[in-house]
Amino acid sequence: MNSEQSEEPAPERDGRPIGRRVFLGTLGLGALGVVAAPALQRGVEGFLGGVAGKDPTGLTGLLPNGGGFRYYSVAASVPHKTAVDYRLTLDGLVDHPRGYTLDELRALPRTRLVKDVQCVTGWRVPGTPFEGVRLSHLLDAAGVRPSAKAVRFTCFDGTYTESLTLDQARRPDVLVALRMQDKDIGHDHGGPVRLYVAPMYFYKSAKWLSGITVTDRVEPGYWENLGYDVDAWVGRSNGRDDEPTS
Ligand SMILES: Nc1nc2c(c(=O)[nH]1)N[C@H]1C(S)=C(S)[C@@H](COP(=O)(O)O)O[C@H]1N2
Ligand SMILES: [Mo]
Repeated sequence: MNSEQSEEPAPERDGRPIGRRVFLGTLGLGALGVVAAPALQRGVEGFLGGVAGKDPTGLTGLLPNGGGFRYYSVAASVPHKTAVDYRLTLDGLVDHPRGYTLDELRALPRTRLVKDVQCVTGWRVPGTPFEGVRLSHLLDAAGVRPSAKAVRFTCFDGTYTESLTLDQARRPDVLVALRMQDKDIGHDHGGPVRLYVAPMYFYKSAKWLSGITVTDRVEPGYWENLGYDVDAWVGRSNGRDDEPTS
């Protein structure tokens, strides 16, 4: 799957009409759902997840229990992590780098937000609750150094990456999410811990989050290296005009 994905020609970052950029990028993401479906059928939510993943029309999103979500993974298989073996590390330009267990994260103050989710390929899921620890809380606890400008996210799928500027990362609607749809986040949705960036397209919300590194510059993430916008505000990026989500 990864090799098929990387054969997709990477759109030029500069000097191209946005229409072409988004078209190519959307093809990449659309094809991805199809390729990822067989692996995901093994998951707990596998049946509808698999069907939805094969449906480029989005109509299965209207089925009950499908919830409107497609399951995406750029990795062929992702290890399952539980409270026993899950770790989140926070390091980089901070005074107090540390690791968190799932129980340690669960003990921190929680924020619950209910907003629409919008994927850059077009599907939208209304009013989805996410609950977790504000990223700003973890950053403050770590003591971000003055030279810091950005945050880089890594995932235990071994492949996906994301990034935010420090200002974006400190927004109150950016969470290290532990719950989604008022349930602990299941494996297929990126559990036990995923990022949730409410005001941006859903590709910013990295699943299977395992690392937060404070850096001195934004390093474009997985899809951003394939032409998607780094500043992925819903409705004012990627050539789209969706209603904002936050
Ligand atoms: N680790 C990881 N995170 C990821 C992705 C991915 O492939 N791998 N896909 C992104 C995209 S494009 C979307 S739309 C959402 C999909 O989340 P879902 O699978 O819970 O619907 O996850 C985002 N985060
Ligand atoms: Mo997406």
